[in-house]
Order: sequence, then C-alpha cells, then structure tokens
Amino acid sequence: MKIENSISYLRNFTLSLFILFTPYILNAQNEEVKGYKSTAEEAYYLNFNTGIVFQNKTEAEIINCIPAYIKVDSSKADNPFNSIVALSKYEEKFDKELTKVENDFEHGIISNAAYSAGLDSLMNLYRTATLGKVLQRSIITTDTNGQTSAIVFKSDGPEATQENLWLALSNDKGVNWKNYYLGIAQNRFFNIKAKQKKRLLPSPLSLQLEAALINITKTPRQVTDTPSYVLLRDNILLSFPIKEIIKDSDNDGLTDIYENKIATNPLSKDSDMDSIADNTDTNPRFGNLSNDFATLGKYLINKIQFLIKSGAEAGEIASIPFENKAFYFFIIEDARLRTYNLATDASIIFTKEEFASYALTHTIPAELLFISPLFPIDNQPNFYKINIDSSNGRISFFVKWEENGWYIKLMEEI
Ligand SMILES: [Ca+2]
Ligand SMILES: [Ca+2]
Ligand SMILES: [Ca+2]
Repeated sequence: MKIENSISYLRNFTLSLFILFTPYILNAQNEEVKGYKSTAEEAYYLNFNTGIVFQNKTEAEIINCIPAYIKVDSSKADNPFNSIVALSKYEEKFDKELTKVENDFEHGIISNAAYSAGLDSLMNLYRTATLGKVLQRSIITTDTNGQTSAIVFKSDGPEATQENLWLALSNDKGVNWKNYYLGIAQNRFFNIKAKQKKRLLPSPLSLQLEAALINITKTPRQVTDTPSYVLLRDNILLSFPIKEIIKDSDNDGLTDIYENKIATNPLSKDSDMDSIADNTDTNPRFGNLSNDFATLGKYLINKIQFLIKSGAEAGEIASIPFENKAFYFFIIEDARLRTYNLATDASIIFTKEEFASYALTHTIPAELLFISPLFPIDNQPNFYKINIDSSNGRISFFVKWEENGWYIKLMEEI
C-alpha cells in the first residue's frame, strides 16, 4: 500500500460537503417545494453560470496571475517534470516505513496485531510529525543559509489542487519561526517539484523554487482520484525576494501578499472602515452590522461552515489558514446579507462582479459557493427562497420574516 493510498484511506472516513449535498438535492423536489414558485428565481437562473468557467485558463491567462514579486526564469532550471503526484522527501519517508511494515507482514515476520499497531503508529506519525511547527508531510523543501532557515510547505488542505504555499522563516537558525504566505498554490498553476535540485536559499535574502507551469483540466471528484492536467511549460525557476514576502505596508499584521489574496487593502489597516482592523476583522471587506438581514446572512454562513466542518474537509471551500484562523470565500449576491459578523472563522465576501474581476489575476479555488439573492415567493409577502449553488448542485432554504425574527427551513435534511 502506497502512502497516498493510505492518505486517501484516512480521508475516505469523511465525505466532502458536496458529496453530502448531492443525494439530497436530487430528492429535494417534494410537494412543498413545488408549491412555492418565484418568477424572480426563474429569471435569475436563466443566465446563471456557477463561475466554474474560471477554472481553466490559457497559458497567457495563467502568466497574468503570476504576482509581480515573483521572477520567472526559464534559462536556469534543469529539473524535468515528473508528475504532479510525485512524493516529496518527507512523504517518501513515511512511504518507506509503510512498505517495510507491509513487507514484514506479508512475509510472516510480524503478526496481524503488530501489523495493525504498526499502521496505527505510522498514521499517527504522519498526522503529527513536525519540523519547526510545520507538519512534515506538508513540507516541499527546506534550507539554511547563514542565520536564515526556510521551510516551504503546503497549507494543510486535503485537495491536491488547492494547497496554498507558505514559507516558515527563521532568522536564528530554527529557534523562532514565523509563517508567510507565498502568494501561490501548489498545482494551481505551478507544480513545485517534489525533488528540488537547487537550494531554496541561494542567499539569505531570496528563495528559489523549481517548478513547471501546468493547468488542471479535471479536479478529482473522489479523494482516491488524481487530477488530470496538461503541462504548459517545464523547467521554470521561480525567485522570491524575502523582503517582498514579509512586507506589511500598512502594518496591520497581514502581509501585502496575503492581503492581495483575501482582497483587502494592503495600504489600509481597516479596509472596510468599520473600526475593526483587517487582521482581527472576521468580515474585512463588508463591514459588520447588526440588523435582521445580517443575522440571516450569519445563520446561512454558520450553517455552511458547520457542514464544511462536519465533513472534516475544511479547506475544500477555498479556505486559506492564517496562523490559526481560516478564511472562507463566499460570493453573496444579496447586499443585505454581506454585513454579518462571525465570532470565529472569517469570511471573504465578494459580489459576483468583483469575483469575476478577481479571477482574472488570481488563482481561485476549484469549488466556489454562490449564495443567491433572496427570491420573493410569488404572492406571499415576507417569504423568500434562497439557494446556495456550487459546481455539484444546489441547496435551498425557505426564509420567512415573522414577528419575532426569521423562520428558516432547510429544504434538505443533511
Ligand atoms: Ca498589511
Ligand atoms: Ca490592510
Ligand atoms: Ca474592518
């Protein structure tokens, strides 16, 4: 059993949000649903596109998404493309141990019980072994040059196509570490090679990574599948000046690169001017208001985040962790629902138009969630339908404003 199979095995304990959604959506057309028609909803879906068209880009469009602080040099690399599922040095380490345990079992060297215990212990190590504070299995490459130590690693998302790349940086040879977002994601659209031939820190002032430019043509539906891709350009060397990676122009605790990713203002400590600084604001783009519609928005987002978490696949829905905080991206059509304030996880909210423009210069997640306008139900005052659309289907809520607040009914039991 190869390690990626074992990893898949672990992940298979959980189902993604979308797999959870799908069967219920298919059964959703019950009698009650058919009774509530909305001409506004029908009109909306005449032109609706989930936006997943953003997923595939031409080479020129991909190059347009490469941040300016990254220098791309094709002349200095000589590290042929292998595969996007090639194992890193650290993954290989776990794989080797696993092969040994399997081999010992097959040859009768260890008992059934010892085999199970061996697997458990390896899986536990795989889940927990760290270097600095970084999970070993997430590490792509490491280096030390002078007093500077660096670890480049993938954020701990489960889907191979959505792993944002981070730098753990130490200025005292590995005693203290701080994490910085590198502004790119593994395999979208760079494949950072699992085996780097060149050193990560050619000097204490800059990083370099050997990569290939690829385009994912099909994201896996099942965790056991590997994505399909096309190789656009091999042997590129990416260089990053460290001073650009750590730059925080407005001194709000979020780097310029990170603010670019979450679409906040890198030159303002408080992008939406609601008196909550960007680094603590759980809704840094649309203010935080307390009103009836914000309450409804909050309920819907909480519900979605609960579903994400109960599926234990956080990260699938465009989350990017910042230290201990996850940001989730949502496209919310109804302006009244955008101003909610969550206690814990943060939301990066876009209008559909903003997101279309963002997608031209950023890599975006394979899965997106669109929260529809509140569609008035024909002939019934204060009664609405609202839908959450993704590439895999739609989940709907009935929403009614009553004397004491919102009456909300999930059309599907999940
Ligand atoms: Ca900042
Ligand atoms: Ca800012
Ligand atoms: Ca704010």
